[in-house]
Amino acid sequence: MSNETSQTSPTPDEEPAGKPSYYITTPIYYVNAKPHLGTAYSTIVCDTQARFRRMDGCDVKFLTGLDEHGQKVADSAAQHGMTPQQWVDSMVPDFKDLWRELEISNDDFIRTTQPRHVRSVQHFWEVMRDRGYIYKGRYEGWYCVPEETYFTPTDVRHAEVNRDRPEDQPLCPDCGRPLSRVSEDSWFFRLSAFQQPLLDFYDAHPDFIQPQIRYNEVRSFVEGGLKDLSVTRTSFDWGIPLPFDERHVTYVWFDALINYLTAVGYGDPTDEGAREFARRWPAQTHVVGKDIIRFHCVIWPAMLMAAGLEVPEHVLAHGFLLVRGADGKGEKMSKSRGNAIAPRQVIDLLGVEGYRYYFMTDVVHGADGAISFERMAQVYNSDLANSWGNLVSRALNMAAKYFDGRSPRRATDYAVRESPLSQAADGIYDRYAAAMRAFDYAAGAREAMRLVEAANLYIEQTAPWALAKDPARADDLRFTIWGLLEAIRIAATLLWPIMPSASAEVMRRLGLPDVPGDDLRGACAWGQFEGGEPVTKGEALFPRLDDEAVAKAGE
Ligand code: ME8
Repeated sequence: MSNETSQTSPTPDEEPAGKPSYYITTPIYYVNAKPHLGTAYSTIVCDTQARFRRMDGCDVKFLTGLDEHGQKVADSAAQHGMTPQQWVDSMVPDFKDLWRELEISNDDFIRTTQPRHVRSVQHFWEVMRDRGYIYKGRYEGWYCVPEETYFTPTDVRHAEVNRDRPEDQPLCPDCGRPLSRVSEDSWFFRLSAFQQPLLDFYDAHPDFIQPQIRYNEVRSFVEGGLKDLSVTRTSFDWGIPLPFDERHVTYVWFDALINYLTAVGYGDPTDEGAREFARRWPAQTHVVGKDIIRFHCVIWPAMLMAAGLEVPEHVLAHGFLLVRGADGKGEKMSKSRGNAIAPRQVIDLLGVEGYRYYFMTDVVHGADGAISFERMAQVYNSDLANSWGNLVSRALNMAAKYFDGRSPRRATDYAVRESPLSQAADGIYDRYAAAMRAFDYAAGAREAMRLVEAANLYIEQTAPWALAKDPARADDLRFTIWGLLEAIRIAATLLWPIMPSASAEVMRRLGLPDVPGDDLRGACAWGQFEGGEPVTKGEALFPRLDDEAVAKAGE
């Protein structure tokens, strides 16, 4: 990815320790459903990238938050006998608690009801009016409340193909639920004016939308023509009022997308706000699910162009998590189908570290991923219990046993001594960092796992227990165990963004600092481990899962 090269370079006094800014966001989730495996997936994808970038020397801003306005939320609040504000406030802890448990390291948490966001959206409206990209009219058409999306008559005709429904009840072409008729005064955004500028932008930035399949999809959608978009509502009031026409509240998507600007100081009149905005905008990456790419890749860039602002560098669209149905095929996980897996069930089975490892390495980014408890247990047992956990436990046990509870010291000639482990570590930073920057976490973790496998093999080949019996081979034993601990240090470093607690624990057991540094390339260089510190054997990091635990998890 070309993130670093295309950034505007801030002046040194704006840049903490000269670090480049890396601004990454999750979608802001609707508050009326509790966080689930899908929303957690997007959030952990961002967290892993944020952690990797911090370790790799970036000044990271990682934003997540909640989308709290709109008709859906207003309806849910009424159903629960609460005001919309009471209702949204009651839902916030569910998100914050789960994110804390899943070790989400967000630097900011935005709620669209916050005053800073109201100010930012109202500022955006003023800019739209001043630049002539909005006009007042009347909207007649269809609206899907669960999806908070307008549909044209052409879209709706598709829905009417559903024979189970009477012709007079159009259904949403996306989710199949009944559409509402909307007939109200509205302000419109001149989206149609941006067809050619968008196509030109896509041409000039072929890596704006990833993966490629989504790029093609978005491009052909825009080639098909764009209509102006109704961007205010008057039939309810749970939204941000227009500063110059208070009867209208902002359409929830128009409001929600602006969150990415708000969090970096847009609309903040102070110098600090202006500095933050100059430093952080444009964002490097918006991570979204494939369901919301049109909003992020068509409407959002058009809004930014209309406001005279830069477009973010990348939108990364991932697929859906699917569960294997009775026929063995993947089907979308949903509460209504009764096949949804709760994050709690996965945490109980795999622990938080196993949870993160499984989703970040076994679900191919960009594609839909079928998940199952059996597969989770298979990945966990083979990679974490048998390979990684086992290596840590064997190596630390041997260090404790043969070197009196301390790690052996690095030999002075370590750099010239042959070791299959130093060979395995050679060039590892470049391969790993390229994979991580491309969000290919499976390939990133594979680099760590190759080193782990090499180390497990090295134990078999060198048989330290035999060396320990021969006093003439004491130096070989020392060099062997030191090499194993050094390989463990590097593997733990590489796995840190995916499994932060487990890596911190491994570092502690090695007698090393348990907070990651910010020079990943340096940390990956062979031979950093000096040794001579007390080591801790500790409990098994990843106890093996048996069939009974897997069967119980599915109940
Ligand atoms: O769309 N698999 O919020 P939302 C993977 N508020 N990811 C999934 C998923 C699944 N089965 N289900 C949901 C909204 N997601 C708007 C966003 S942004 C300015 C406003 C993830 O609560 C995925 O990232 O419906 C998807 O795009 C997002 O949750 C939708 O969250």
